Amino acid sequence: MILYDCRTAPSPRRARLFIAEKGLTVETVQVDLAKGEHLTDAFRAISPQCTVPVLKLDDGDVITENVAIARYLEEMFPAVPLLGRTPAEKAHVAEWNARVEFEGLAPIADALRNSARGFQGRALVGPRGFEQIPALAERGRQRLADFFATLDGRLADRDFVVGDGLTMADITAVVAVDFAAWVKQVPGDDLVHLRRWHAAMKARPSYAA
Ligand SMILES: N[C@@H](CCC(=O)N[C@@H](CS)C(=O)NCC(=O)O)C(=O)O
Repeated sequence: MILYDCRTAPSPRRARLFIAEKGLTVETVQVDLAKGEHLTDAFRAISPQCTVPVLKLDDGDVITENVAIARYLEEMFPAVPLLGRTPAEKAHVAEWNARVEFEGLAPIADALRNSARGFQGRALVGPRGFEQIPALAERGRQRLADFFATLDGRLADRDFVVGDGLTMADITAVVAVDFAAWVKQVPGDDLVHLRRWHAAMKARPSYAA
């Protein structure tokens, strides 16, 4: 397998953390997003969506989207389950992963991509360029504050976002919290549950993946 990765970007970091928590080692190929390598014909031939991560299997099959990559790895390497154990837990991992994507990652991406000069003409990922809409950056920052509060509330009486062990929901959430620093937002001192959980996530060997 080959993981098409970008060391500096949040989405492929989710895949790297997932792979590390599974105890796997996967060959990686770096795609330099800053240099626009994801928009080249060579990379479009691998992924027409022009995004990373991409997992290329040994038979040449190509899987894009973190949720799909995680699903494949979970089925192939079930020894360390990261998508839940029971039917209810599996449902809640999917639920919280989707919520963190929509309530956390998307607002941060809106805030960043609609304001930073480097994303002019690239306000959305994908093969087609879109111009920035500054109001979306402001909305993103507002939604991000709500997301931090939601996550803090969720973690008030638990060590992990779902169940009693780490799952993909924690991985997506820690990547989102760290991504927020790109728009100069960090959880405030009052969000004690979120900060406790984040410190625990940071202490895991996978955090450096
Ligand atoms: N939903 C996708 C999102 C992938 C994504 O947005 N990747 C970003 C890097 S964080 C990307 O490829 N950006 C290319 C660009 O900026 O045009 C997933 O989770 O795999």
